[in-house]
Amino acid sequence: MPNFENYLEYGYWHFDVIRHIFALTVAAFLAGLVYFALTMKDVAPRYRLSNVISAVVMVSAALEIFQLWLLWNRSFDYDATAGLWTRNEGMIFSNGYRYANWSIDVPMLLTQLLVVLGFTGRAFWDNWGKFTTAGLLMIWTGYVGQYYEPAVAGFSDTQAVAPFWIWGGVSTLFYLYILYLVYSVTHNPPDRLSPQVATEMNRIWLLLLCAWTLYPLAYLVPAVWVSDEAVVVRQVLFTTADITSKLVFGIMLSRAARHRSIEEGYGPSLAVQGEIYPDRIERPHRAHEPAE
Ligand code: RET
Repeated sequence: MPNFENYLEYGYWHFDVIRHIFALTVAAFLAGLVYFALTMKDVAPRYRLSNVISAVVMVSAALEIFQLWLLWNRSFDYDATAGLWTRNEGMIFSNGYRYANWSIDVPMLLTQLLVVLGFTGRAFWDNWGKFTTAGLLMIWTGYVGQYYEPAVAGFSDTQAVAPFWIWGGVSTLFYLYILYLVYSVTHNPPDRLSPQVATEMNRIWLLLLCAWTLYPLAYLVPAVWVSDEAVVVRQVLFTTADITSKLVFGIMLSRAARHRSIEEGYGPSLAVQGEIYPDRIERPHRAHEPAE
């Protein structure tokens, strides 16, 4: 069963806005890829995996959104007499590709959080196992639920509505568990964080909370609003969620990693700090001074 996007016709601007935000997302992720690759050397080796993961996330997400962009353009044709984009018989637009991409990116994003927080050994793998299991179950149960969109949007008389809510509800339980775990790890990291990095970690937690919550809202759109405008709103929600949860999150983590590297006295990070805060370059070895 296809997503509710396939049952509607689109005014010119509705169709256009959607293809433009797909293009924006691909461009943003390719730009992000360059950023993460070039700033990798500015952080201490123990945090570098975070940049590598961000680069992986950029590539996989850029490919997936590019796929959606092609699919969107192929699935509809412009009817000049009606002034509408109508579905191309035989073509189906599907948000399922998003869920496939999240199966890679959700475990990756949570892993990079653990890396920058400084988890290692047993504690790292314990948290990693919980994050990955809960993340995949959250995505795959939601994936099943979205197949019941035609019923919940009123486009099918034969399909049941209940599974949309049941699978969505089960997925939400896993989501709440992940939020609890993220809060715990960001507020109880293995090493004591400096006030600056602790503040950054709290901001990263808040960003994750807001950005990730846009995904269930996008899932709910067909249950509350069915029109070409609702489709624009849903794709804007997905786009905002994607850019913040992958790109902005990655940039914030790479900054936190750089600040930790500076505090640990890592040379290349100190050099970058010198460029940004020339007034502070006088006392680069603060981290090694004995505590007063
Ligand atoms: C679903 C189904 C409905 C209920 C909930 C969902 C949560 C999805 C989330 C996705 C996060 C994706 C990320 C991707 C990054 O690449 C599956 C929509 C709660 C939280 C962070």
